[in-house]
Amino acid sequence: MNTNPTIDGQRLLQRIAEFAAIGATPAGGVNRQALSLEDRMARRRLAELAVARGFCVYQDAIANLFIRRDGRAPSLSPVLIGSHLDSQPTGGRFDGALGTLSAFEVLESLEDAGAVTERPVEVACWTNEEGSRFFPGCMGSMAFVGAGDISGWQETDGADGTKLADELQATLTALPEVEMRPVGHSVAAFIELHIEQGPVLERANVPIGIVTAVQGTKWLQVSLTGEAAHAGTTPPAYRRDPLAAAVEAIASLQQAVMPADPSARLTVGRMIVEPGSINVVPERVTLTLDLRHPEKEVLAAIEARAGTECRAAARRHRVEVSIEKRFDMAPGKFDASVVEAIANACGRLDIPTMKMVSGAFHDALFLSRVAPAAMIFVPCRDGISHNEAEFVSPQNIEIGARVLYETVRELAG
Ligand code: HGY
Ligand code: MN
Ligand code: MN
Repeated sequence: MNTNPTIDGQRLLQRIAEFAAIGATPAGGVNRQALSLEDRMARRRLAELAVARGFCVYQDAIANLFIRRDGRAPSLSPVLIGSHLDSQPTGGRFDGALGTLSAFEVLESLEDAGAVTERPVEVACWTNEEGSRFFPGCMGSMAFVGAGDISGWQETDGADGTKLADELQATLTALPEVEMRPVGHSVAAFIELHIEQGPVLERANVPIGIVTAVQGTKWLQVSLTGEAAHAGTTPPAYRRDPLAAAVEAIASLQQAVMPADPSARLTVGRMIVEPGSINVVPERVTLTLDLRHPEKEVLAAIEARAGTECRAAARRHRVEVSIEKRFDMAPGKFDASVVEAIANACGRLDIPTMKMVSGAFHDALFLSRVAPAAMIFVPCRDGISHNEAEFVSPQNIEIGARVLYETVRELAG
């Protein structure tokens, strides 16, 4: 790999360490959930760094944060780069932060080099990519492309009992000096650098993945309501036990879906049992289903199967069932011209690459609805992510940021 000094790897590693301290968990990960105090602290730190470099900072009504470096022709739509800063409750230090901070490093390196780009270059920090605290995920990028309803989300209850409206307001007002802009603007291209969050690149020993597509995702929230009863005195025939129904439905789906199709993914990530007393037959169970598949029709069939199994189990146990769809992200392909620009950049840097499909959803998939978009993946150790042990080597961090920089230079002119 030739070493034309484009980005400052040491500075980037320091930034990543600095942001990993915001919401740091004892196990070495981060808990910086969307619109939380920690999220606000990270956004403020990024805004301060941006202002210190003379970049323009602005945000929109869903608290997407933008950092702009003007080009020769300010009226041209910008090349947008970036990712997210919010994390899972037990997240890693790199999911989202790597892409956001690498994008900022690209802006700083352009500034350090006194580079004059034809187009403006903007860093985007998308609100609530994870969706774990407030469903759905990708709220910021969905709103930006006109696929989300900010007013419809205001009453959303957080997993921690908070209301989205309050947390969003607190986040917007935490950066009073930042100019507000309308939601959504024209974008020449969007590139997102992100960790792969799976084992493919590491296993292939390839430093860069060029992402050509993202599989589809559906989130269902299933509520089963029976009748609280005494654990000791209530015989089976008198029970209307939602947990008995839930475990039967989950067992059926675990046996039917993934074993039949290696591309299918089905996850029950959260289950709440109420009242949750050892000697009370539960009254209500709420569980989440995260369904994924690269093909839209197959994903729809898995969703239908999930409904069938939940309703059949509910009937057997004489409990009510309601199924709410909380997120529906169709699979999508990225733009060939941006994929090619990333491949060209890797060619100039003499970096080996492989094309791949993302198993995780990303903001870039929504951006691809309004602008040519694609993603750059770097390997993460053992493919572990959404886990505090998430790790990316300093070398792979630098390679990823170099490729992002080279790609931006080509697309921004
Ligand atoms: O769940 C996802 O795919 C993303 O990493 N939040
Ligand atoms: Mn992410
Ligand atoms: Mn994530």
